[in-house]
Amino acid sequence: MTKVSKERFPNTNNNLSVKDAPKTSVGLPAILGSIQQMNKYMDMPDALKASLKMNQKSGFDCAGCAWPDPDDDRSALGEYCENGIKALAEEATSAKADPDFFAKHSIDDLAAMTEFVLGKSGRVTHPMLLEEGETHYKETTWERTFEIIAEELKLLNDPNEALFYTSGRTSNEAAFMYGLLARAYGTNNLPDCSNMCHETSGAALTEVLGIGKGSVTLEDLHKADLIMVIGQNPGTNHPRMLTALENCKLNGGQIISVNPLKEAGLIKYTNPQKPMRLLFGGVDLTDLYLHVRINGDMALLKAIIYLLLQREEADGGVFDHEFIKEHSVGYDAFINGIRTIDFQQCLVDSGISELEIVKAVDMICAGKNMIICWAMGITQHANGVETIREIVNLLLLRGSIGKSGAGVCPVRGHSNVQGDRTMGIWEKMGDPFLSNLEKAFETKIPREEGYATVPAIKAMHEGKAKVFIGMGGNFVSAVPDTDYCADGLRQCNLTVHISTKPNRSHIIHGKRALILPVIGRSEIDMQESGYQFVSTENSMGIVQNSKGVLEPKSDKQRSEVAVVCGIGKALFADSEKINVNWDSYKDNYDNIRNKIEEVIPGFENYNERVRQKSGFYLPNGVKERNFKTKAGKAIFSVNELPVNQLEEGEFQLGTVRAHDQYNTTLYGLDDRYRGVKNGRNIVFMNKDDMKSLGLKSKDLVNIHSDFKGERRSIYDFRIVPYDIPSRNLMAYFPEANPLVPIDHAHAITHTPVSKNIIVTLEVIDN
Ligand SMILES: Nc1nc2c(c(=O)[nH]1)N[C@H]1C(S)=C(S)[C@@H](COP(=O)(O)OP(=O)(O)OC[C@H]3O[C@@H](n4cnc5c(=O)[nH]c(N)nc54)[C@H](O)[C@@H]3O)O[C@H]1N2
Ligand SMILES: Nc1nc2c(c(=O)[nH]1)N[C@H]1C(S)=C(S)[C@@H](COP(=O)(O)OP(=O)(O)OC[C@H]3O[C@@H](n4cnc5c(=O)[nH]c(N)nc54)[C@H](O)[C@@H]3O)O[C@H]1N2
Ligand code: SF4
Ligand SMILES: [Mo]
Repeated sequence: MTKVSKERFPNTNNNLSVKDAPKTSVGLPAILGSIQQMNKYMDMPDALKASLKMNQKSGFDCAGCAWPDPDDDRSALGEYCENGIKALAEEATSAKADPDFFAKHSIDDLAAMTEFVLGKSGRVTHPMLLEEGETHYKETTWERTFEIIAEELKLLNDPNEALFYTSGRTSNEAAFMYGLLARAYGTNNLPDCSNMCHETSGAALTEVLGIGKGSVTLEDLHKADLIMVIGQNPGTNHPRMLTALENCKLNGGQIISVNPLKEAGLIKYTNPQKPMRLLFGGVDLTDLYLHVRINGDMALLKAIIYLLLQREEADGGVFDHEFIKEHSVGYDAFINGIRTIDFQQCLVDSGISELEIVKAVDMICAGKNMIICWAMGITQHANGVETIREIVNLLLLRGSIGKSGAGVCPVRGHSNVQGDRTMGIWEKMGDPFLSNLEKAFETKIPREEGYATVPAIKAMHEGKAKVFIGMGGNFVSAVPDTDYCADGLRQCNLTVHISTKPNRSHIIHGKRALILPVIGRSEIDMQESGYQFVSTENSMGIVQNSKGVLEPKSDKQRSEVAVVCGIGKALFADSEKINVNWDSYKDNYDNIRNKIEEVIPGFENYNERVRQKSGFYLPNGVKERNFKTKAGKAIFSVNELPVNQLEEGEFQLGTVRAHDQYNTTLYGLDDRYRGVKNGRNIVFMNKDDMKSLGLKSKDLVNIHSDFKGERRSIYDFRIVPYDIPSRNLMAYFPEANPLVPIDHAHAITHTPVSKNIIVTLEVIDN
């Protein structure tokens, strides 16, 4: 069966230009990039006002990513990066996708726009309704939108036929109320973007360390002797992490990067806050760059551990036996497993030479404190959980956990994805959360596990889910197997998107569809009791307040909290079972925080502590070597080496982010750090592979992914030569998402395998 996917992502390659990738990052081009972006899309007074308040203690939290702000003094020059400014310019744009815009453009018109053009149409200003059979969205009232949602939800045979998706920008307050709404209605169907993101980190870390979060602070990164950055591209996706890496280097630490792509951001960093660096050049970051094959990380980690074991047995002093004895279980079985590995196979599977592995081992042995940071290059694999457990094994051997300058650092994506989980956005929240929620609201809460993202898509497809509500996000473009998901959404009775900007998920709609326009993080949130703030949790478990400063673009936009409470009020208006005063939460978010305090441990005196200028850290036992696992200690795990071999003609393809995008939102069409301009339908390829296939830069190919007898294809992609291992390819997310098979996901967490798609190439007559 062939699945054709030509229409979903109109081609962007009209003026594609390809150059060699630069060897340094940030510096002046980043400063200029930020200024241009603000200038192009924002009104200048807004740009100035907002940039002075972003990430400041009395300001609002940058929605760019989950990287933390310094606990102590913050720079008056601005605590943000180029991509933070792009995120702001995208949200605070002066362009408006108002009712006139939707009257001018039919659904078919909108579908022909690239994601870039669609997003640049501006902020959605009014609630919009697409009635069954109609060609255009039309303005509607908030009252009508709430009525329609309540009406469609009440028509369902079973509450489990509704899906409540969340993207990770949603504030703690909105997320908590949204989870309550879904559960009070009767379902735990709360799939979220995390299912496609760090779900594997959460699962692995909870199992072996007792909490599914990182264990380090910014200060720890500055003090580490060695930081390993695996499967992460901080120069683009967490730019201010480069400052932490720079601090580590300046304090005498070292950095190992593990990545199939040579990423400019990991090579050299020119700190824009330091004028002398701008003049005289930046700081070299990576000391050892391990050009691992896609999904060769487990093989690499095992090879490293194997050589560490040899050294331990020869000379001793390599493993921290005191830590192992006192704080861990499973050491013997783990070491027995390592003894039996095929070291030569690990070299082949990882693509790393023995010489380089010895260098890594030397660096690991040279320091006492080590931190391992990772992101999607590790999590989005069929063996993502297992690789993360192996990362933990390495740290446990060295006792590099629960002490200063050491630990695990899964670097989160969306700015509040970690907070949303803490607030209960999860299809399998357990007790005591659910019981506490039940008690706090005197409302019956279901216990049955709900759908994660991939099972949710299948449920739509099979007619088992009929109403889709998205709190932010761009579901159809972000999920795997674009066409399959689109078919599922089209079968729904109703699709609802609570959004800031138009996106493809508004176009690929159910029988009826609604777009509910909301204010963003940077905007003033005024409710009955006055000026509200919300709170978020960053990648290091710090909860902070965030207060917008810009005037909303339309008086019809509402806050996410107000929208959730509006739905709740309409849905439960005549219900005797549920006694929640939705208006009281909408009117004053302190009331929500009081309930959060009742339900979730760690939020004692929430309203008081969240008003402190640097917020507060949530409790994290791992930091004190208090491991809340089943064994009561940290757990060494035995993880199989995944098969990493290819058949003749096959390639492994990963999907990555360009420098000018935020997930499915395109800030622009360039990828400055990889030398690409004006085009996204491209695929990075090894130069020797190009030679052996007779391909030149910018030649055209079709890419096919064959999985369990089904073929998925994308067309007209241009080859870009790059420093990447042989038979590895990288293309951009979301353009390559049609290739990701819906059934290729981690067996337990259902995380789609977006970084290792087995493909073949069809060369087009150029
Ligand atoms: N500007 C910007 N910032 C963002 C985002 C954005 O889109 N734009 N997205 C946010 C979100 S939600 C997230 S989750 C994060 C994502 O942050 P990242 O995880 O950094 O994002 P990716 O582009 O998916 O890149 C992963 C890196 O892994 C490498 N990689 C791919 N496969 C493998 C592999 O098998 N092994 C190893 N070792 N490396 C591999 C790629 O070459 C790439 O450098 O960023 C967040 N921040
Ligand atoms: N192939 C492939 N697929 C992937 C990935 C990959 O690496 N490769 N990465 C995965 C990852 S890590 C993630 S996190 C997901 C991301 O999946 P999503 O979170 O679903 O996608 P985004 O593109 O971040 O969502 C963008 C939309 O959110 C809306 N929005 C923006 N700000 C706000 C706000 O403040 N409030 C509300 N209500 N709406 C807002 C806008 O309308 C915008 O169009 O994608 C996943 N998909
Ligand atoms: S690092 Fe992330 S959170 Fe910080 S300013 Fe940049 S985009 Fe925003
Ligand atoms: Mo993510």
